[in-house]
Amino acid sequence: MSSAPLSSPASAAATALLGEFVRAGVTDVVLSPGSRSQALALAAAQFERAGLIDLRVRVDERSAGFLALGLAVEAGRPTLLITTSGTAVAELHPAVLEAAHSGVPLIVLSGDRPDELRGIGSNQTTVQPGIFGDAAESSWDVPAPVGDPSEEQAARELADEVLTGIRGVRHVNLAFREPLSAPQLLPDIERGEWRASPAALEVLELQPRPGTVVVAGTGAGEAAEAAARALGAPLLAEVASGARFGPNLVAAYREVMTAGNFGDRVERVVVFGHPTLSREIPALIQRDGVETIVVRSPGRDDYNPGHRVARFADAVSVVEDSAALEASRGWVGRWVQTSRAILEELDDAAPGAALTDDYRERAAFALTQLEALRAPITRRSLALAVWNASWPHDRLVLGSSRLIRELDRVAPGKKIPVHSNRGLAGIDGTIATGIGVALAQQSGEGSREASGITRVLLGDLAMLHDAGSLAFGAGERRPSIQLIVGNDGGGTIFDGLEVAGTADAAVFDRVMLTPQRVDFEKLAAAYGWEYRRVETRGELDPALTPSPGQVLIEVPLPR
Ligand SMILES: Cc1ncc(C[n+]2csc(CCOP(=O)(O)OP(=O)(O)O)c2C)c(N)n1
Ligand SMILES: [Mg+2]
Repeated sequence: MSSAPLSSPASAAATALLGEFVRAGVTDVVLSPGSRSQALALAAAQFERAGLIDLRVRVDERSAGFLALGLAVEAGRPTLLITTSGTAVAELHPAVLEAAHSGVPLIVLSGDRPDELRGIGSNQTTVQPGIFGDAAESSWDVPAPVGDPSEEQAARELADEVLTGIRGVRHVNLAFREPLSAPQLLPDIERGEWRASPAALEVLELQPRPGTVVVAGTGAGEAAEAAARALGAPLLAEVASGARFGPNLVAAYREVMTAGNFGDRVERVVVFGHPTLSREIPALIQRDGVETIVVRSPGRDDYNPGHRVARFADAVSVVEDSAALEASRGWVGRWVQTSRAILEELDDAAPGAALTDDYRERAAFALTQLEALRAPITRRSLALAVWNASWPHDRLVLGSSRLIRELDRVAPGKKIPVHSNRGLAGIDGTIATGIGVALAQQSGEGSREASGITRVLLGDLAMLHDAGSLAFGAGERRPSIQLIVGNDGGGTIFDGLEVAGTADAAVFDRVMLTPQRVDFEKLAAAYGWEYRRVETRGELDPALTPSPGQVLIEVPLPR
């Protein structure tokens, strides 16, 4: 074994760079192993040992990327990603795209070869600068440090530049020369408090008036609910909006708009977040006579169906006008009541019978209840059970599947933090995202959140797509998490498309449904996860009871 080098400009610069990120309040780091990035990785391990960062290690960069995304979403501050060169960087691309489209701050630090080794067929060397294209809001290609005394200061300045105004993905490609690392002392720093740089705000003032609705898509948050109340407007809040609660909520918004023709009477739409779950909302915005105002989200594209949006703003404020609010009462009341009536009709439980004095009625009720408990689980009952089991200190992560759409139709109002990767609605990275959310949720010891659990509701194909993310780094803290997999043997979401009725059935199944018969119990066992299989409604609620640990709950569903 050769003796260790006494010093390495790579390690000095990497340590200074990470140190400045830590000082500025970035404390979550996810890394994947590799040679070219070793200076960064070894520095990160030292910062972890010193209690200055929370480090997670994942072999698969694709998992690492989505884990970082989940951490950043929940913690509300950027996560650092460290990778080596070559295909390793490209594995981050799915998470980078999702982060770009949903406006989640991620910082990618990729190790690369220096100039003299690029473009000559060196091992594991490709064109890394610009590899993420438009998805990165800024990129740097930093030449290899050579040991100049100014380099550590330059590294600190670089970290500050990278953090300034960050809203999405920033890619810092770092060239390193041999020696790729050497023992390095940590700088004398403290873990900082993250402060996002304030954005220049364009606030639009709105007057309450009937004919207005507020739409809340993914990421809308509580501001949408507050605006709906201030405007006296019905709140059409998708299930991952974080705004599906409050007195103005119209949970059955699609049915109210279409069946009740309420949509025809809308004159003004105020959109928060990124709506993706219905066809009705973009159709409404594109209708003649509708004026739409979009409150910008951090994602890279402003929501603008048919290019029909009249105004964009960073935020809205509502003029206090009690007469106008009074005039809106009837308007919002009709929406809310119609929605409640629709949801009650969908609810198959027969309330009240248990309280009656008539023994025959009571016996009949008990029998119905028993039958309900033995009944097989439907998508609706599964999605609702997960929703009902969750509370404000819990977190819910929804995969792209029929289940999120089903839940969007029926979930009653409840103030639960929900996340879904709806930037690009991929079926990739769902487990890693959920683990990231769970880790960040449960990081503050003694907090209410730390006593909560994260539930991830996803389909079987999304589960298999990200199975590798079931693995944790050795010795890492593991969160309380339940993966609830609705297993209908393939991608049944496509059954709802027109092609399902026109294509040859066997051909359709082969290339659209893509059936699978993986043994989830063995999969869970291989990764050290607890496994529960739930087949009846009666078993469902107990299975969803929070418990520490990592649980895979498989729920077989008919196609
Ligand atoms: C990465 C990626 N590949 C493909 C798709 C297209 N896609 C959307 S839903 C879906 C099937 C999902 O199946 P499953 O997870 O089992 O959910 P289900 O609809 O059956 O409930 C696919 C392949 C996608 N959204 N993302
Ligand atoms: Mg499926």
